[in-house]
Amino acid sequence: MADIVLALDLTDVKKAVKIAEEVSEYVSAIKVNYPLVLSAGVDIIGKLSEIKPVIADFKIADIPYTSSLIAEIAFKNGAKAVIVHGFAGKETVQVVLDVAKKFNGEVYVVTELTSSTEFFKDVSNKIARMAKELGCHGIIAPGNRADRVKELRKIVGRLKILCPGIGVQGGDAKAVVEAGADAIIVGRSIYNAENPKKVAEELSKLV
Ligand code: BMP
Repeated sequence: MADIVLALDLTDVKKAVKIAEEVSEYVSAIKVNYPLVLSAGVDIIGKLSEIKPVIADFKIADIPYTSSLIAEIAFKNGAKAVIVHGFAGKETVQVVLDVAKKFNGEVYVVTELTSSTEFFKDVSNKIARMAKELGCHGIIAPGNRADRVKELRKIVGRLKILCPGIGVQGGDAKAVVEAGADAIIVGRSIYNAENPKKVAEELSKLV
């Protein structure tokens, strides 16, 4: 059985909180990204944390010092996990891990984006190996490419694999779980649905 992570990329704060509450019984975590945090302010992390654990998807990809500041802000505001871009390199991922440790938090590393393989195809497996070696908690893998999830699973062993790209981006929830995903990350298919709760419930039965 896999988990569902709600990707809450809304800019209407009231709507975002309403949907999070509506679907909370079917999701294990809420992922916030720039659209919501830049609209609502960083306090939204704490607010949503009262509903479900929050993953701060800031796709941290800066020099180690700046990256550590971003991670610190996310965790101080109640995030349970942050997402960092693996391509930023070992030093950046390591400082983010160091910050996470202080807060008992988790770090997930983007291996490749669902939207492009252009450059990632050359580095994705390498990034996955680095995530494992550094002791990260998991990776973000492309849910619209089940074959890649299968390959990445072989590399990362028991690390968690979280997969966006389900639904609107073409990924199939069942296929991706069979390929080795621990969780699917779903945004528009849920929050743009006429009945978000029903969609979340149906997805939960599928995975
Ligand atoms: P949606 O289900 O609406 O396509 O949303 C997917 C979410 O996952 C978005 O928040 C997006 O930023 C994120 N994401 C992605 O789609 N592909 C990736 O490779 C990495 C992501 O974090």
